[in-house]
Amino acid sequence: MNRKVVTLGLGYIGLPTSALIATHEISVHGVDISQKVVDTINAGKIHIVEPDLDLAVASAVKSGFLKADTKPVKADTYLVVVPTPFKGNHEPDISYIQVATENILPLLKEGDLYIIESTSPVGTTECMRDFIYTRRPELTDKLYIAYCPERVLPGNVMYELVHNDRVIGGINSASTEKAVAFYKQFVKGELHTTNARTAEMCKLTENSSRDVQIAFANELSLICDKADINVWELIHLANKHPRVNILQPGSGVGGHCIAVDPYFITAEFPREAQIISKAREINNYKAFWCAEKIANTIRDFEVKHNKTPSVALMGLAFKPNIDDLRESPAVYITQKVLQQAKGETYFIVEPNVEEHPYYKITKLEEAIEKADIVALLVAHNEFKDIAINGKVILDFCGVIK
Ligand code: SAJ
Repeated sequence: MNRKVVTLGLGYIGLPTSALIATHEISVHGVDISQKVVDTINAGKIHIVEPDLDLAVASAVKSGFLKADTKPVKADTYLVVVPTPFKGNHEPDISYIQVATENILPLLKEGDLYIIESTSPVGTTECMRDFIYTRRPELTDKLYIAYCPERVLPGNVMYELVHNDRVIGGINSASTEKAVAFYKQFVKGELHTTNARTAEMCKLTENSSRDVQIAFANELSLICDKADINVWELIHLANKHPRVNILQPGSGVGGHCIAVDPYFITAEFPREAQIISKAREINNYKAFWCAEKIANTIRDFEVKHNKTPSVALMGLAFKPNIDDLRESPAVYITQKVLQQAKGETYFIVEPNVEEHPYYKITKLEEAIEKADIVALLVAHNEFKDIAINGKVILDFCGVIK
């Protein structure tokens, strides 16, 4: 039984995980470098948008089982849930994991469990094991060290944290078992055991697999545009085959997972990771292609109507029905189109955000009424019933049936 857990990182995964553990009456000391985040959580509130998270955090804080802080304390389980960004040139940067680990080094004692959940390049858990044992040699082989990636879908985190299967890989079998016992306390999904390297690669593989499949759909969309075939109808028909399941093309691939994790493989295995690398290229190119398509449509409109058009750019989020704009192809396309603007009027629509630091957000109805060209960059539900009569429509996400 784990009596005290320290979670390092209170973001999109760290906070929901902390709240979930705390609701099982295990004391959680959540650590974040931001004082503002810490104060918000200790007030029973949240700093991110995720359904049901507000209630979980409010009740965990009220019960006294969840407390946020900028500094860690002594515990028996340490969970590293910090981001792993890029160093540039798409090289993964594990320094956040290293700093988080360094902060708990003086607190570690024999028998403690240390788990990394952050998406990590292969070998990170072993690297942290060596780091810990070099700095605290008296603890060598006396800690339990494991890797266990999260695999939850933003927007459904509270449900998936409990119900998804998980892959758990220790640096040895004792560590794996200890980590399994920890997750068993709050996960209902199956817990699959392996070694740390396989668990690390498994997370990268899952997201790379989805990226490759979306790249296939995006490649088809480029071919169909040239061949004058409706790609949505094509995929619908091809998917009637019992063993074919093609995903949907869109304006590119965004978010902080699928558009990022494949680079953790390509950076380390550049010669071998041919398809994974090409998929990233295709999905990035798709957003560039959409921006070019909008620019060309504007020029055609000018020639045909002898006037400068008004353009509605519909959606900024990285996927439908969320407010998350990170790594969003729609934001990239908007930027690119505005950079090339030559006096056209633009309406930027994003029903899930009130305001944006750079763009004036226009209400959906106003934009549709005034625009000559409507470019659908995200398949938000609100866009499905727009009146398109008399407009030039660029439907990059198959919104209009
Ligand atoms: N997309 C398409 N076509 C599709 C499906 C998605 O263009 O048919 C685009 C979306 O619009 C978006 C991007 O792909 O821009 C990614 O969206 P997503 O819903 O596929 O995935 P994420 O990034 O929200 O969450 C993923 C999930 N991974 C997988 O489905 C393999 C989630 O389970 C992971 O936990 C998460 O990444 C993560 O944290 O790694």
